[in-house]
Amino acid sequence: MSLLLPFGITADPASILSAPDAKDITRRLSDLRGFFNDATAYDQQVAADPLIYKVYEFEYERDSRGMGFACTVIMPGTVGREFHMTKGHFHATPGDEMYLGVGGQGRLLLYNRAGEQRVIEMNAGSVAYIPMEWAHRSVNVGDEPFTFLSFWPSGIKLDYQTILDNGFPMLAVRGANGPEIVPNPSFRMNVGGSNR
Ligand code: S6P
Ligand code: ZN
Repeated sequence: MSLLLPFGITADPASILSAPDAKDITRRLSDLRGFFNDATAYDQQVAADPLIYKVYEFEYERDSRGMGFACTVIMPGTVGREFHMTKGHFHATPGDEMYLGVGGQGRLLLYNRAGEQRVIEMNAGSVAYIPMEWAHRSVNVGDEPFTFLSFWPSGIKLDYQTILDNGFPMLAVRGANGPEIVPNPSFRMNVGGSNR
């Protein structure tokens, strides 16, 4: 593996994709089957297959000292009443993570296997620390794209299956007076899952 040289970029897609080995990931509604709570609304809306989010990322494994970096952009909108969001995942191997809000209005939803829950407001300049035991999902609760950066020690395996099987304990939905966090009636607490 070649020696990685220092580089500087800015938090916009073109600049991030100019970094060595960077890639972009596109998540349309059809990629998110099973993640939104309202299956009827999902089936109605998936025909148009809107873009839900993009991730621009790079990760360098250099023995044990590499880092991963991503910029996630979540489009505004809802599926039924539930705001557009990421799949959400647990880190299945050791490694915490940090998030930095760049623009728009978001919420970071977290829960752990002890049943504890947290909701962190994420706007431009917000910083969140995510200990590895906490599943995390990002939601756009605003009317413009919600953009944030994430940083993690390289090599972490992500567990999406537990989220697909059990859901998240809370939902971020559009209420009469703005965003609301409500309990998810379909959530099942149960330990399991597999790596991607
Ligand atoms: C990775 C980190 C983020 C997410 C990204 C998309 O540990 O938490 O970069 O990968 O926001 O979310 P998801 O749930 O589809 O991976
Ligand atoms: Zn993560």
